[in-house]
Amino acid sequence: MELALSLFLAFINKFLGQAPLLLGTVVFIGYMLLGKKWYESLAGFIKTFVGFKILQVGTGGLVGTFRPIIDSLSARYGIEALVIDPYFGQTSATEFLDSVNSLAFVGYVMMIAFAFNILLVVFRKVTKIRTLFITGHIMYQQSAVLLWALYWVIEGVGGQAVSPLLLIVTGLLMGTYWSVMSNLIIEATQEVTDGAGFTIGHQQMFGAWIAYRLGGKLGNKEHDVNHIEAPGFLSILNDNVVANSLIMTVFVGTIMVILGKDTFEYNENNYYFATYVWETCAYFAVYITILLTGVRMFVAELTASFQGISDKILQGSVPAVDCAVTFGFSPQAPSYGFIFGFFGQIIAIFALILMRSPVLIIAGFICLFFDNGTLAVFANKAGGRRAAAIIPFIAGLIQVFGSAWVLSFLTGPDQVIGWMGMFDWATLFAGTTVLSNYLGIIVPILLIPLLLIIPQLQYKRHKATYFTTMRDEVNNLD
Ligand code: ASC
Repeated sequence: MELALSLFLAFINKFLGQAPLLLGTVVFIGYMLLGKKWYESLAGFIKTFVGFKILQVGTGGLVGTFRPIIDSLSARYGIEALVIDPYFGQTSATEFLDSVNSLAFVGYVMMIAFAFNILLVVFRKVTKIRTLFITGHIMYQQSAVLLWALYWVIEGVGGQAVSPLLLIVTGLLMGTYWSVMSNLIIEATQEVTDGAGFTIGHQQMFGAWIAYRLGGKLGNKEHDVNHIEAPGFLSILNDNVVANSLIMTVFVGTIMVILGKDTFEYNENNYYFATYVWETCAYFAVYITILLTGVRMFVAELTASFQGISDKILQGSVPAVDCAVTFGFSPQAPSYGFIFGFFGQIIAIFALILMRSPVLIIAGFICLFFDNGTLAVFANKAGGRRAAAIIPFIAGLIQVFGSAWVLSFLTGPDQVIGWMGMFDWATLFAGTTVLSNYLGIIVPILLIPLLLIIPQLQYKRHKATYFTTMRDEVNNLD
C-alpha cells in the first residue's frame, strides 16, 4: 500500500507535473490514433517536448532577467510585504501543508480534479464540457494553493491534517474550475489564434473571457497593437523585435536608471551602465523570440495530433494549454499588458500604503507579464490598443486589492510569503476563500453545480456549432 502510494505520488510529480512530457505523450497518442507510423508519432513527441522546452527557456529567461529588477524596486522602497507571484503562492501552500502533514494531499487533489475533468468530457453530451486541462505545472500549483486556502479558513487552526471531505471537495471544485473556465474561453481563443484548435488552461481564463467581452466595448479591434500603422520613425514599431526592445528600454530601462548602477552586478570591463541597461532590456525581445519559436513548434504538433484524441477517444475535445501560447499570435500585446498592468499595480500598492493596510503587496513579474499579457492579447483582439491598455490597468488594481483582501484571511503561519495574484485568484478564488471563512465548506460544495451551469448557457447560444467549432474555420460565434 505504502509502495503503491509513493509510486503514485512520484508519477504525479515526475510525469503529470512535467508539462513537456505530458504534452509530448498526448501528441504521441494522438498521432497513433490517427494511424501514423510509430516513428512519425515519436517524431511528434520529440518536437513537442523540445518545442515546449524552448518555450520554457523563453519564459525562464524572462523571469530570470526581469524578476530581480521588479524585486529590487520593492526592496529599495522598503516595502516589507507579501509577494503576488504563483511560485510564492505555491511555496506558501506546500510549506504550510507540510507543517500539518498534508503535503501529499496536493497530489490527490490534482488527481481527483483531473479525473473529474476527464469524466466531464466523457459525458460531454450532458455536461457540455469540451476541454481537457493539461498544463501540468499549473495544475499542481493551483491544487496546492486551493487546498491550503480552503483548509486554513475551514479547518485550519487546530493543526490536524486535512479531512477526507475537504480533500474531495477541493479536488472536485478544482476540476470544475479547470473544465468550466477553459471551456468558457474556447471561442475567444479560437478568434485570437485564428482557429489553432486549443484553449487556455491557466490562471486567468475567467479574466481573459471578461477582457474579450469588455474589450469590444472599450475600443476598436481594427487598431490592433500588432499592426500599429505608425507614420515615419514610429513605423519601425511594426516589427515586434524592435517594438519590444524599445518599449522595454523606455520602461524597464527607466526603472533600472532609478535603481542606479550599484543595484546591478555586471562586468564593468565589458559594459558601460547604459549599454548594460540596453542589453538587459533587449533581452526581452530575445526571450520573446525564443518563446515564439517554441510555441510555434509545439502548437503545430499539438493541433495536428489532438485531432486523433478528439476524433477517436473524446469526440470534439480540445486541449487547454499555457497562456504563453497565445503570445505567438499577438507578439506585441504582452508588452502592453505588462506596462499598463504595472501602472495599475503600483497605484494599488501606494493606495494600500496610504490606507495603512495590514497587508502590503509586492508586485511579481510572472503576474505582471503573463497574466496581464494574456489579458492584453484577448482585449486587443476585441478592442485593439485602447482595450489592451485599459483592461490590464484595471486588472493590475484588482490583482493587488484582491490578493491583499484574501491574504488578510490567510496570514498567521510563518510559511505564508505570498499569494498567486493572477486574475482568477484575485477574484474568483479570493472570493471563495473569504466566503468559506464565514460560511464553511458549503461554499465550495455549492460552487461546483453553480459553475457547471455556465457551459449549459454557452451551449444554448450556438448549439449547432458547439461541438464542431474546432473543426470548422473560425465562425463568428457572438
Ligand atoms: C504561471 C506559472 C508559470 C508561468 C508560465 C507562463 O502561472 O506558474 O511558470 O505562469 O506558465 O508561461
